[in-house]
Amino acid sequence: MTIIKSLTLGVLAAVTFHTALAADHSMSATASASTSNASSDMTDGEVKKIDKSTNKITLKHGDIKNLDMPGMTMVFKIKDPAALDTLKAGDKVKFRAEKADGAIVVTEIQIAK
Ligand SMILES: [Cu+2]
Repeated sequence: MTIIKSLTLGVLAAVTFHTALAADHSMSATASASTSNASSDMTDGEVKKIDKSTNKITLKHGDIKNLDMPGMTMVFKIKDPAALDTLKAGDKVKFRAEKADGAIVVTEIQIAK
């Protein structure tokens, strides 16, 4: 009787432990899934004009899914003005844009390879 009882407890403990592991695993899976979603949010574009005095960049861009915006050429603010030093008109880029304070801001931009 005592043996059966401790066995049962052992099984319960194992199940609980396993469930905790599974929960942990699904959390990390969710985290990595959202990371890959983020990178697929990058929009293709082409630099048309850079204005370092106002920290603005004109991009001809494809559909921006997170903003529900179709492709067009438009002016963006840029979050990190230092990025403008690495870019020039004609560069093909991948970028992320977000709405902030009523304006659309490029939060991330890189030259497309
Ligand atoms: Cu646009």
